[in-house]
Amino acid sequence: MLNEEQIRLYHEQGYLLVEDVIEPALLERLRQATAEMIERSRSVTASDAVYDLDEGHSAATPRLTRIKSPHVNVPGFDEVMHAPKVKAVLQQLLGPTVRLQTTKLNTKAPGGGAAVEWHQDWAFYPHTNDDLLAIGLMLADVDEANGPLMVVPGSHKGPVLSHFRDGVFAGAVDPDDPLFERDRVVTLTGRAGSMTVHHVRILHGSAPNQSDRARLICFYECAAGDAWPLAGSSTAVAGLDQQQVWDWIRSRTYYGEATTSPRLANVPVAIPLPPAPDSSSIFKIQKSAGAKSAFAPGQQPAANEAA
Ligand SMILES: O=C(O)CCC(=O)C(=O)O
Repeated sequence: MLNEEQIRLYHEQGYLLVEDVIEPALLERLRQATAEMIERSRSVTASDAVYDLDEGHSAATPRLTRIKSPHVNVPGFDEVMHAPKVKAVLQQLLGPTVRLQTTKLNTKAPGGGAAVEWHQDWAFYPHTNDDLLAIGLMLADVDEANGPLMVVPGSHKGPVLSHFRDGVFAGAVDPDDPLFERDRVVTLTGRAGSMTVHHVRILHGSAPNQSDRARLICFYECAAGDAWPLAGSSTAVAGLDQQQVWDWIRSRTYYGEATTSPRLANVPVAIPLPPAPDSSSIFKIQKSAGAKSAFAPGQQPAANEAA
């Protein structure tokens, strides 16, 4: 599915944009299922195992930051992992064995839906090696106005910046960190059905949604089969006993054979502990730990952001 140039670019820059990765019929089913989930959230009054509510959420005006684990909670989303183009891209970039860690459907609400502060996913879930990435399937068109994903090309090869504030894991870098090269930011916009790919160590974030349309991107966090989570990182295996870990590893290995021989690489690791007061989602981590916002009024916009 990817040509040699795209594979080379992914390894060099740490991201890609791939178009038309699923069939139109599946895309339409996912869009409808998402609309139904948002509709159902009208009766929800507090964030729970399925919904992460944004500020201002009410029965009259549903405002979600996220629907959690849509591959489990929403019909159709698990099928994306079996779409031939998606599978081909993942195996080309991660190898024959690929494990799905989790999914999250970020439904950034119209009219100011929450920003995701700049971060590296690796800071949340370090593994024995860094052959991990997230794909982001766009369920609706994503443009400059509705809070697209932004990345700093090549930053996956650089340092892992501090994601701590006052000694607590805040899930975001300090926008004034001199290692954060904001003048090199690239914005990833695309049509519904397109997919972003970003390396687990690339710096990325997204601004509030200033449009009147939801920004709907479903992220699938994927790992090479021999990348094993480290204890203390925020993964779905935390708190499971050994049989449950083994069952989880096997059930989440979508392609290839699960292995019990992790590959150890020389990777920089800072376990994300002590945790933020609320660790229930990236939004709650960043907010409850008081992460400094790169998108607050008065902060300098990144280079390619819409004015
Ligand atoms: O929704 C976005 O724009 C970014 C999401 C993200 O980076 C995350 O959920 O970790």
